[in-house]
Amino acid sequence: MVQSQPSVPFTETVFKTYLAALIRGDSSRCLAIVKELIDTQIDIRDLYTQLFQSSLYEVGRLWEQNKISVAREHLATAITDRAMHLAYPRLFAEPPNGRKRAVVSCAANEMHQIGGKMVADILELNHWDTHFLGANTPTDQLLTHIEEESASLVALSLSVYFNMPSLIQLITLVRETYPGIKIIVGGQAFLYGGVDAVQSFEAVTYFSSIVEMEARIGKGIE
Ligand code: B12
Repeated sequence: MVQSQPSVPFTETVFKTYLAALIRGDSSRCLAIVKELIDTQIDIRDLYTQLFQSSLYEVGRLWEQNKISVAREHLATAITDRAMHLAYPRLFAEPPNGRKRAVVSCAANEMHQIGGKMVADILELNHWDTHFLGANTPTDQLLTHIEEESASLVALSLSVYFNMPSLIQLITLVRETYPGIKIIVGGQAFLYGGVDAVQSFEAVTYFSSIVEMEARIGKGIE
């Protein structure tokens, strides 16, 4: 696999140009900016957090203030999702053989999936073989998938705090069914609601960012 490169930082002007294009739905301009950053060897983590995450947080603020429509928010998410794929030649260059499997998902009812997708990609960068199941995965299906794929790690993403009961139910069942499996959690719901709800579980670790996760989770190879 190609290792991450020294990052070439992008300027505030690039960010503002990208954000403006994202809000007006100009996919071509957004994809061109991202392609150029990738060609200049930007670190994937910087691309994800400083460009994609920051611009979507701004989109969220504008939506909250009724300055942009829900349709534009959806469009911005869809463009981001497409733009992430431009980084994939750097991420998915390694065959799955010999790597440990991580299942990454959102709990039932949780519709925000870009954060979880980034988690899956950063795990790939660290040699994990990831299965990203996306938003709103039914609990029974997730449990079956963990068994079918002999997963060593389950990473769960939660954005809205009102979905915490569904996450707690999921963690409870995963812990009961697979006592040895490592579970990690993260996402904005914990910034709003704190981490108390998950702290009583054995071997469930909350990470406040993908950077912290990467520093502490280890490689997906022995
Ligand atoms: C796009 C979007 C949507 C889309 C999602 C589409 C999709 N396919 O994902 C749709 C339209 C479905 C949606 C719906 C809703 N949304 Co919304 N949405 C957003 C928006 C604008 C962007 C989300 C996003 O992708 N962010 C970018 C990603 C990269 O950031 P992230 O998720 O935080 O992930 C990073 C870290 O948190 C971390 N991380 C995340 N998960 C994990 C897991 C692990 C293990 C680790 C280690 C790290 C980690 O790593 C990621 C990379 O750095 C946000 C604004 C915002 N501030 O994010 C609002 C936002 C999240 N939404 C919000 C709300 C309120 C809603 C709705 C309730 C609105 C409504 N009334 O219907 C519904 C809830 C739907 C549901 N049941 O889940 C609020 C949440 C407030 C809260 N926490 O309680 C926000 C913050 C907007 C706001 N300013 O109020 N939304």
